[in-house]
Amino acid sequence: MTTNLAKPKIFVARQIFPEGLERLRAVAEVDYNDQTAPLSPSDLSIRLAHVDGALVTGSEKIDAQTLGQAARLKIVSNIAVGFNNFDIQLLTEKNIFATNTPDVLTDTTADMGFLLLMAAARRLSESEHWLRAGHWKNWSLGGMMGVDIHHSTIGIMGMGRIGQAIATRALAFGMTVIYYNRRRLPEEIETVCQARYVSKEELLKTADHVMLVMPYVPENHHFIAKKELALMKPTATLVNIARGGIVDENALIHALQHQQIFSAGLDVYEGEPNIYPGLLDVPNIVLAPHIGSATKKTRLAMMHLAIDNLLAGLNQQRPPHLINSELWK
Ligand code: 8YV
Repeated sequence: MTTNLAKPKIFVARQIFPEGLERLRAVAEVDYNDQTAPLSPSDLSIRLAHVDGALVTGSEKIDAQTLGQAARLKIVSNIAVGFNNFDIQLLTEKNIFATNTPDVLTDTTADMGFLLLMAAARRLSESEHWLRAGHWKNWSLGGMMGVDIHHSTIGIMGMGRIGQAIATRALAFGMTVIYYNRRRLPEEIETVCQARYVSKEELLKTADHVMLVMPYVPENHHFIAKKELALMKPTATLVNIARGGIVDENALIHALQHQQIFSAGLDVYEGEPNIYPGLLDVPNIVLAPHIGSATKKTRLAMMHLAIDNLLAGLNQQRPPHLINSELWK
């Protein structure tokens, strides 16, 4: 006699790697959106209506609208460490686990922060566009001069895992590390990172390079705007690998155009994938399409960790990275 236990129903909101789909199909009934583009909120809410679990990315907004009909949903697993796309309070009220994928992307994303910092400080994008346009006729002593990275001061805003990984990279470049965080870090971590805790204002005034790595919570909306940019050195760079909404992009364009700061590097945008009007016309900025974690190894690890979270939650086990941990009694 065979026992016919019903398989859980899962919705996969975006195209994932085949090995992930295989893992899920072995244990669940999978509704798969095999697309690289996100569904509209109303389509997403329809697809969430009849499933026990969902695997989503940072671009699927999980809120009152999309959860409206999700009567049997037990877990939403984000293939991302950031979870500003989740209404955590609502998920918790509805008794739905929310999970994310920290750790596995720390070093890859820290590398990206450094890449943008170096490219912005040394005007890599600007130089390449200039070269490709056929403007390079002579080497000149004062041509395409940038600002130094080595032995300068880096100011890290948000000293979590990724911030700390950036600090240890900065030490190898002989940099002085200062940081600002909601809470001062324990002394042991400050010692490892050789990092000095300063106020937001001191960081902006002192740093040669400002790196944004903090989570995007409502208090951090436009955390860097006109007033903050005015505090920065005219030789300073600004790098954002966190979330676009942390920077007032209009104020940034103005600061770059008026040489209030030297240059910027962005991986994230407030209205991504739409780019704020005017940003593309500024020469002293390096722009990447949200690829901070985009290596095959890391994206695979993120997918597998998100699946581990999802399957644990569906099996009534504690997901390895449960955000609303108060739901685990
Ligand atoms: C993701 C990210 O690729 O993990 C994050 O928070 O920003 C990126 O690594 C992106 O959010 C897609 O889910």
